[in-house]
Amino acid sequence: REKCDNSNFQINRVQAAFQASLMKNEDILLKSYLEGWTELQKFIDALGTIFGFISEEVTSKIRILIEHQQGVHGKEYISMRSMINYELKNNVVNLHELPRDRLQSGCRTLLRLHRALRWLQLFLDNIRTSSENDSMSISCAEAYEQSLAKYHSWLVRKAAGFAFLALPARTEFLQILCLEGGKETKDKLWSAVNLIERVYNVTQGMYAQYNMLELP
Ligand code: 1PZ
Repeated sequence: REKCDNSNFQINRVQAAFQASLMKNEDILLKSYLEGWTELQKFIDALGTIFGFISEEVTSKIRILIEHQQGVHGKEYISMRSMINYELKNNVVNLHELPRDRLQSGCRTLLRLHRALRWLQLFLDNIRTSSENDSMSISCAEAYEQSLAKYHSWLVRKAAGFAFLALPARTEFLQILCLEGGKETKDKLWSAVNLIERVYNVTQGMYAQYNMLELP
């Protein structure tokens, strides 16, 4: 495997992007939030083609939000709060039924990424507290069961379960993440987990405030 350089996934860059997404007044800057996801996608891609369906799902969600940002109402899609206000006022959000529009609402799209962020937080924390011979497949599956799985259909849960089995052993896994095994890695993971939790909490709070945690 090639050495880690700038073209590889770097957890520092994920952290920098999500850090930059935290605005004053408990709001989220969407551009930086999506940059964080674009960086995470490099990591999924580095895991191999078995994870292609997950990567494509992330691409499709990012693309919907970028399309909104580049559309005629793009300036409404700067922050999460401005997006919510705009979409609520203009009936862009489907509150009760599955959306049929080709371009789905930004609110329901971001909610899918938001739920996946909890999975990531739990998974990174499992990695942080793992030791040499622990299975990454099990760490990943446990995090998934505690978070994202409850929003997924039976079929998606099965597909995810199979994909998890293809995760490499811990040492190789950490190499893909461009991390060594030592104390420095645990520190990096600890600070990433904490930051992701902060971003998650701000986003969760806003969805709760607008009663949007269950958007179809
Ligand atoms: C390390 C390996 C990565 C494991 C990622 C764990 C998640 C696996 C399940 C992904 C299933 C993707 C198939 C499509 C699912 C969609 O149905 C749902 C709901 O969207 P809707 O159908 O309502 O439009 N989509 C999602 O839940 C979006 C997020 C899934 C991808 C998360 C990956 C996180 C990776 C983080 C980077 C390491």
